[in-house]
Amino acid sequence: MNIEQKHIAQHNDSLISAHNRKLAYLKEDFPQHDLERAIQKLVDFQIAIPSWALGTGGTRFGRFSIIGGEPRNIEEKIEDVGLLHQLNASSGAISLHIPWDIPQDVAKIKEVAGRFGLAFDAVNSNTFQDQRDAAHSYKFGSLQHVDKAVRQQAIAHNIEVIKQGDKLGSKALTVWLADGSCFPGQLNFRRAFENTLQSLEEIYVQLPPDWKMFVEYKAFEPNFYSTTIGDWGQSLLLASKLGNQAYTLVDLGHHLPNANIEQIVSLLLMEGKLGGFHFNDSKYGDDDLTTGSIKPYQLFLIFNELVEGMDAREMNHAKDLGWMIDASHNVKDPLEDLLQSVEAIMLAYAQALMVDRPALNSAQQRNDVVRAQEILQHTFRTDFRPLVAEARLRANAALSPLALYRDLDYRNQLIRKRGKNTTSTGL
Ligand code: AFD
Ligand code: MN
Ligand code: MN
Repeated sequence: MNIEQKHIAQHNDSLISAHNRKLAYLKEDFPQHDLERAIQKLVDFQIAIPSWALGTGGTRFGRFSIIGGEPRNIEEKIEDVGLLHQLNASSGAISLHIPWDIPQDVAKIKEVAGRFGLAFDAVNSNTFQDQRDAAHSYKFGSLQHVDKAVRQQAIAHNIEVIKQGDKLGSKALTVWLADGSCFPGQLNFRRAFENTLQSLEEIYVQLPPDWKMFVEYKAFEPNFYSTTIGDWGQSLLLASKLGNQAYTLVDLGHHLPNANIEQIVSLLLMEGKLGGFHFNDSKYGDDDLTTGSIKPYQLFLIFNELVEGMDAREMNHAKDLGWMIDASHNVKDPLEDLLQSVEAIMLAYAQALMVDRPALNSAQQRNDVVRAQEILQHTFRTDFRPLVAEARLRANAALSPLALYRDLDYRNQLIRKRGKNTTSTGL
């Protein structure tokens, strides 16, 4: 389904004077050149939407598909991302998870994506669930498994995912493994790591030359004693041994409590080994909550390091890293949730772009701790939402995407079209 441009125009007309007033405040306090530079970077910045977040999610305790109108197939998932992108002009890509998504009619899928101006970001493999008719089980791991035949099955799946992604124009494979152990003594750590490396090597050599491999880490769950790729050290070790097409992927929810994620991304960028991001938020662990809903200051501090580190390496903010959301919920309309997530990411990025970097550098050089803190907190506490809205306006999107989505009663339109009891694939 499509939003008519006239609806966006009417919506923007109704909000434009309030918007201009708020923007004028920023123009009083910040140089026009800095604001314009930030707006252009915000227009260019795109965040990929994960195909598995478009339906209501679940936990091992239950799943409540109460929303209705969920996408019934991959084409409808792409249409939902297209809707988000029409609303915010910042969701210009989709990240598929295979075999939850099986791209059967490639031409049709590309046509639907093209209609909305969407690209295909990293494709994700799945060796954390057993598939029907599979010869081997992943109960005791996949790429780490003690049995070569199981590893081979998992390797073949990853190679298949690369082929599927290649047909769609993806340029990266994300590998997240549930591999690990639940009890002391269950696993020989060294052999598990070596098996994983060897398996990844067999996948790596199948990458097209312009592809990247993202090695995602996670501290715990589903395994509760050890995870074979459990932190950024293990991921970086693998990515370094694999070669220059392999990178670490940071998922915000995959750390032990209080980990300093901003320091991790700074050092990964320094090494040229940060490949991509999975945004979400959490209170306890891998909670998959809406980005920015719990720790917005941490999100800003992470973006502050990202902008600083990318600029130090003269990287293209929009293109050189994979920016993806990874979240899934029980209680919200997933499209509303994704609009909130994208908004939070854009705002943190805007704040980071507006940090007075020369002043911060100078404060750091002088060990002026108080001044350094003031600079960061002043930026964080300034309301840059009008800057993000202005970027949307210039890209023909809505000043307030969530308000327009609700005004148009979009969920009910989807329910009328798709039905009340649809279920989309995912966890
Ligand atoms: C996992 C990881 C990983 C995976 C996803 C599947 O974050 O990115 O692809 O969830 O739902 O926790
Ligand atoms: Mn993830
Ligand atoms: Mn996760």
